[in-house]
Amino acid sequence: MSQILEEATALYPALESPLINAHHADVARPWSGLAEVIVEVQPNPGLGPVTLEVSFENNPTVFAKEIADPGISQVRLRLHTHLLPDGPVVMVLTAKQDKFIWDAGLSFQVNNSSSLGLAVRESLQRRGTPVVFDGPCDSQYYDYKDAAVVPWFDRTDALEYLKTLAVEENLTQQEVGRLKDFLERGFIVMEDFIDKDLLQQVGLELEDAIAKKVHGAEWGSSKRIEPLHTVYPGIRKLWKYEPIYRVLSLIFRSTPRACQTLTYFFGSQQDAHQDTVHLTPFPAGYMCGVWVAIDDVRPDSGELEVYVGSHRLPRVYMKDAGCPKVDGDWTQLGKLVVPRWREMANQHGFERILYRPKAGSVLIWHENLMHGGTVRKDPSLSRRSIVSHVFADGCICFYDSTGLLGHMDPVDPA
Ligand SMILES: O=C(O)CCC(=O)C(=O)O
Repeated sequence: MSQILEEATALYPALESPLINAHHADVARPWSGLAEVIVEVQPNPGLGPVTLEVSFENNPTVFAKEIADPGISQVRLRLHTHLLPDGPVVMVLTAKQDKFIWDAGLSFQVNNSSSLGLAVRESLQRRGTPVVFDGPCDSQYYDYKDAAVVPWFDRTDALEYLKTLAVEENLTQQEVGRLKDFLERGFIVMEDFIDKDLLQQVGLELEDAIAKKVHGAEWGSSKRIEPLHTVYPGIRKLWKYEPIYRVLSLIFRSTPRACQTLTYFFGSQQDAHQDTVHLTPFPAGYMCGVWVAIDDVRPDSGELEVYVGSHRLPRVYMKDAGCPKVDGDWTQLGKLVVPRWREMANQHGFERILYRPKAGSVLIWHENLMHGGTVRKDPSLSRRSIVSHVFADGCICFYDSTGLLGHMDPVDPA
């Protein structure tokens, strides 16, 4: 207890610390990228507003916010953990009210030690990105033009780099061909890629999900079902399927970290879009979509469409489109962002492929590839597929559309 608090307690026997609670859902594991601490603050009555300050051990204050509301206020502190040292960190929360001061500490571990993590740290330092902020996660905090963090596959010398990579990693001709497709077309197709037993297991799990309406699964509906990998072991295995991770590791040059799964029983009928605004990495590019066909895809079932080469289009972020963050209502995004995508896709005359794979095929797309779900011309035809989005360890992951933190699952122990 600090001296000033003792004095305060003596003067005001009923005085409580305004710092009621501070918590983080993932406190048990090393933090990387963006992290969130939710602090609950309640001013003591009659003493005026509370100033909440944040510092890290003996360092100066990096964040301050005044809280005047007499009730309990929740402050969502977002942390750029890249700007903290790797290893144990103590975050000091200080509440100041009138002449009184209270402190509380929150301990956690940080790990952004991959080479991508270190490059990101330097980029944030150059940019002057704040360590702590409140409010939405947003592309404004990052220098998307920083040439030092552009991934190899988005650089003009990518084909040259691929030759070096082929030697360094002892790549097969097939692997080189796949990576070349990724550079030039913006996606890779890998046929007959999933082990037959696993595919059969996933098929049965999906039948079970329908029978029990797990997470709202419903036969005939276009809606996507999340996150069935937390319920079914086969889907979980598919989510982090080693042969897919091998390809993603070659793309990222960093360890893949899965975000979520979206399961479709029928075509999604989604407008053509870039994932950039929904699943947003910094640096740009460090996210891939993975689309696994659970059944053979039939014509008119609302096939996935991809626009060949469209990954080279400019990326649209919310702030560039003047679009406010989505808080449950997607109308503004529909008005301000979707038409931009449509216009870009049409303007450039990209070849549009309707993807009709056999069961067990996998398509990996570049974060910025324009893709969508076509109209279900025959609504009776199912089209079971599982999509996952995977980020690269060391990057920052957020959802620019909603301003929320993104999820990167920890790397499973070997
Ligand atoms: O499978 C589909 O129809 C579209 C999936 C998609 O666009 C996505 O998950 O980002």
